[in-house]
Amino acid sequence: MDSLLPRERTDPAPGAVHLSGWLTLDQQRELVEACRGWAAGPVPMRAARMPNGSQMSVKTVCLGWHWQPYRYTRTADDAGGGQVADFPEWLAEMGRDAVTAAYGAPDRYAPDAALINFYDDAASMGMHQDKDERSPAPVVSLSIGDSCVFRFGNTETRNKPWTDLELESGDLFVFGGASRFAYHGVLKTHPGTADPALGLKGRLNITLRETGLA
Ligand code: MD3
Ligand code: FE
Repeated sequence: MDSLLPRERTDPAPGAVHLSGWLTLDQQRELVEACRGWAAGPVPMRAARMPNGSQMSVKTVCLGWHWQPYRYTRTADDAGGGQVADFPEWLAEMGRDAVTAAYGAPDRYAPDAALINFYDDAASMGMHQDKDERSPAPVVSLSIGDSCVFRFGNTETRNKPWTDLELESGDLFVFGGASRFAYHGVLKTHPGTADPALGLKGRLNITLRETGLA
């Protein structure tokens, strides 16, 4: 059976919706396969370099638009210069399904950039806002593989108050409305917690965004 646990909804803050077990195991396996393909090129998955010279511990590959701290481009200027892969229509549909599950059918939701983040056992992501997009549309987040501790903060500062949540394989998180520009981060993963049937060592997170760029 694909999903043994019932899907559960929590709304940790206004505009933030967490649907656990939203993806079936088969969907997760297909996404792992797709991510393997995207990680292979035309732009290689890489750890982005921050403006201060340090490297992120998470490795990222993008679709539609290439992201580097802190801008979107059509070519991967900090990762070999290749042309970023197309954003597939089936992934945009999954994004619309996700927004519909969270809030009901939107008038429009047309994500045009995806960031695929890979976490090895030691990777984490510091508290930050996603504010390089010019669209206020929600961000859709899909988690696959090892579970993690996700820290969901506030829109004012990178400090408290925050809520720490477990994100598990198959979970959907949608961040819209008043939560769209909240600080957030990933404290740590729980290595070895992924379902062996996924054939994935580590954690994948796929975020879908509307950049508002043309
Ligand atoms: C809240 N990724 O790629 S997903 C990122 O698990 C990012 O890889 C994390 O933060 C990850 O920028 C967290 C949850 C998430 C993603 C986007 C958000 C939370 C968000 C945008 C606005 C508010
Ligand atoms: Fe983020």
